[in-house]
Amino acid sequence: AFLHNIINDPHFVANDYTTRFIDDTPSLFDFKKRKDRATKLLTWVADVTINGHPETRGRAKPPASARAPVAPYFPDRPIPDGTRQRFEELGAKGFAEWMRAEERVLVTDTTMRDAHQSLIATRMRTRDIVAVADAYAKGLPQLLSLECWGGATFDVSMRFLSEDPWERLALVRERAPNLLTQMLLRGANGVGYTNYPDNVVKYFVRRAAQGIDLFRIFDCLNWVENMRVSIDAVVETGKLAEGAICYTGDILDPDRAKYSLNYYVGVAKDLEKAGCHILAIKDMAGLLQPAGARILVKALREEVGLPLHLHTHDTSGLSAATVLAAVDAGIDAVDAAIDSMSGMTSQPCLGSIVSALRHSPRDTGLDPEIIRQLSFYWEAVRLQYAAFESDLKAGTSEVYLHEMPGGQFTNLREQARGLGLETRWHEVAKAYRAANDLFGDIVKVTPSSKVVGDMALMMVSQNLTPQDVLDPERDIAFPTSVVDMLAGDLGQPPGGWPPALQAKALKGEKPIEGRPGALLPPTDLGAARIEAEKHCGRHLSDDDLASYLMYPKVFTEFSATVRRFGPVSTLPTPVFFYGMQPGDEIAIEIEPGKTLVLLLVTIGEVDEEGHKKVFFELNGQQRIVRVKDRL
Ligand code: BTN
Ligand code: 3PY
Ligand code: ZN
Repeated sequence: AFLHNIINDPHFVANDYTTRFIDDTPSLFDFKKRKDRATKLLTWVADVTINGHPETRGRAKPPASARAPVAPYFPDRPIPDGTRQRFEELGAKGFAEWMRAEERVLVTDTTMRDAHQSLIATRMRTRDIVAVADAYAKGLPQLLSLECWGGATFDVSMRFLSEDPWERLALVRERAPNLLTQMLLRGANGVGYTNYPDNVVKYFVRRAAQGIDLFRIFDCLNWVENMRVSIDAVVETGKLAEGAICYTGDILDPDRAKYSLNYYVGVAKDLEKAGCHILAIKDMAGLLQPAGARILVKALREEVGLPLHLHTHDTSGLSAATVLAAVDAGIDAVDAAIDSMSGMTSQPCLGSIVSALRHSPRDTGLDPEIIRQLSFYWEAVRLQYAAFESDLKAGTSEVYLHEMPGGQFTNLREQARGLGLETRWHEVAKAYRAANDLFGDIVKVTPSSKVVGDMALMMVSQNLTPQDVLDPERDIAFPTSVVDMLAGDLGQPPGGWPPALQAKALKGEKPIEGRPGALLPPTDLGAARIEAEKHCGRHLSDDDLASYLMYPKVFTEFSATVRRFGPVSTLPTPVFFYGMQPGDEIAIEIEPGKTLVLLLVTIGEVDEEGHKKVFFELNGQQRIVRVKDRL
């Protein structure tokens, strides 16, 4: 265990301290013996057993009939070489050339990132992901990549799951050493919701490149200018830079001329010139239809020399048809989610796409039996996350009206419910479109999609029409996110912001016109580290610092939670969210080779002070934890 004292303090050792060092480093005075990890975990289990977990309290419970998820296990198989070894051999450029020349359709499995982001509010825990990584490595070595990191997973893991995103990445990397690891990077917004200084983006990319091979990079307004820093940073690490065109509108619709075929080809060429190795069509809302896909894929393949990777969502129910049309038109790679985690706002169904392409020249080479076994595992896992399922029951063509990204759709429905607008969802959908049109018809993907959502909710809850919003006589209290976006904080959309709305929202303030990152002073990383260590009271690794730079408050709170409750990421998912019942016994591997056996014996009656005693046996020894009954 790390004991913080002055001679091993990294700043002290590096001579990197000031006369305020002692004042600024309170953990030096942390002499009292810290509680051991087992005791901390017991505190968590006892507390959740009595009070529930704030994230699942009052929500749907896993069915009593749920079986324990068991990952497919192939002890006799070696881990064959895969795309990772090919990438190491060929380098980024050579790998991209191989992708483009390959006849098979290459497949990315998104189950570990976008599928659970879109279906169960990003709540999938590291344990459940890592437990199946070895089965992927052995059973599906033909995959292009595992999308397993980035997007919303970074902050949700710390904020709601009390676990370290870097630990997840390191474990997937270790367990699937033959597959490319893939992440979603929001360009200048990193894995956050606002633009960061350039040196923070670079620092983050360098850390992420320790575990990630393929970076899918996008900008929420398709502004290539705002993607260069992250593209350059990825290229410098030697990893694969996949530049994404975010698809919106409908290239076949003459009324949406702003997002025409020409427009997308132009963005694609800019991404190629910017040094990307791969080009993604990122259809985050699932708007691309088969006929459009044929035209778009054909044109991009003719006009750009890079391999093409299609990402879409099944919100409409049409996505498999779009994927197959793209395959006919020569797409090099496609995204899909394992069957039991596919469909609706998630990706199209991996097993069915594999099956549709079997015995054709573009056969993926993936084994249908292994896919079924993996699907069986994920199905059992998914049941444990019943609390986070949405009430969506069918595909919906309404997506062509509102154009919400798959990851936002169910979230916004939840938000609307929170505001008492659950019966007015179709108004929210219409207002979302109206807000988009007020902003001049923009690309909607994190974080611009959140701004459009904020605006839509405001319009519905205050019964405002677009005319009301624009009316010079009428005072409107715009959401902060709207004011910031119109001030230029997320960058510039094609054609700029509508001047009248911008002037009204900014109330005389001047918008910025250039790239926000160019105006932000570089963060002093040394000072940030000292500040972060002061807040957290411990030495921080470079990965910790990267987390702090993205999310100072979330990271600090997460650190405090782990300090208090120990490595809760090691608890089985039902125990983490619901605690234990008398008679339950579990094994917790708190580090490789160190296992705790925990039995919950009984729970005492509530005492005069409102506390209950929870009686455990930990490795055969009685342990009693007293918790306040807060319910
Ligand atoms: C946090 O609030 O720091 C993150 C969520 C932690 C919730 C858990 S549930 C068990 C324990 N008891 C609490 O009141 N909070 C933590
Ligand atoms: C994210 O940014 O998290 C997304 O998934 C965008 O589609
Ligand atoms: Zn997506």
